[in-house]
Amino acid sequence: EEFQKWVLMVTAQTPTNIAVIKYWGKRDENLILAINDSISLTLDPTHLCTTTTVAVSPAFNQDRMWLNGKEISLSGGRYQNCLREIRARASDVEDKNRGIKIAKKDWENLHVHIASYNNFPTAAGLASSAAGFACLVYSLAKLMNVQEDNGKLSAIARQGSGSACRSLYGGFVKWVMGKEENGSDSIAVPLVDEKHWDELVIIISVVCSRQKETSSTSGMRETVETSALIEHRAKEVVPKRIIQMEEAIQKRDFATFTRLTCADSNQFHAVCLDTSPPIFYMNDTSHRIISCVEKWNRSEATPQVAYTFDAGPNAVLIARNRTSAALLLQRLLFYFPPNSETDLNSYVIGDKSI
Ligand code: 2P0
Repeated sequence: EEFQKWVLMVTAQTPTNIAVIKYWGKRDENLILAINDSISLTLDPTHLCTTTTVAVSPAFNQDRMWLNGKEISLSGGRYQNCLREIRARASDVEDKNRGIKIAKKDWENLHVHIASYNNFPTAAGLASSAAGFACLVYSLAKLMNVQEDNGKLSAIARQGSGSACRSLYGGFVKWVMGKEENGSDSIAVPLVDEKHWDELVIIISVVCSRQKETSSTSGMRETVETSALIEHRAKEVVPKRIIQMEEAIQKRDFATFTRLTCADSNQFHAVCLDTSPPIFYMNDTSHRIISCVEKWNRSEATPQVAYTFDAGPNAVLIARNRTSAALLLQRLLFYFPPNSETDLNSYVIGDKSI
């Protein structure tokens, strides 16, 4: 029996992604099917990423998971859906050097241990389920020798968290909402890879906040149930923006990219405000950052920085190049000085020379 106590492991790393055309609202809560397409930018893997190690052994008697070293329950439907979908696609695995053989049918009776770490401070309010579920699905797929492309895997990661499907690819990625009831065509599609527009520099400004946020899952459910504006956004506004955004990305047209990114962030927060009871994700500091960027962009011949805010007060600022990123940091330091009440902690992503 001793010889049976082997462990087979796979480790993977996945960055988070930032939506420039936002996903907000589901048409199916269980399968996680969106009411509109969305477009995001996957971050550089050295920042804001999840590292996950998955292990299988005949010595394990149940599936278990640890997040940042603390055990968490896998009983939730989202984990169960991802595990079931991956297990159903498992193939034979063989490690000849160690004499380990797992047949396709054995996977039903084998259990996995999953250890996942985020390389960013959870307290900063940047925790995202996007990197987490993308990494979980990807590493399990490698461990179980799943023979599916990233598109198919994205449809499984989507069942863990909607935004997770977009983290299976680098660069700019579109999550196509799809038409099928079973969600088979609700997948991520890569638009351009990370080299296509590599002069962009992303700065994440962590806004000090004690505000407790509404979770995205319940927030978007309440928006779909109560907002009078959400249908107009999903059916009329976003489809046009998706077309324009794809074109702006292809052409590296920063002015159009900025106009669409800022407008879409603002409309997402407008439908949050149009929810009953209203959802406030941004705070006074977030609003001051918007004013500061808008004023600067308008004073230049062409925009320098795009801003976008997710389900929280932190700003994601996308600078057109490293010169505008350096100027942006100067402005942020001037308007939000260190050790003041609105002290910002900014992370620069994509250019280590600044
Ligand atoms: C996005 N957000 O497109 C939008 C913009 C937040 C604001 O996707 O319920 O954690 O797990 O599918 O993916 C956050 O929502 O929600 C999100 P679930 P998720 O990035």
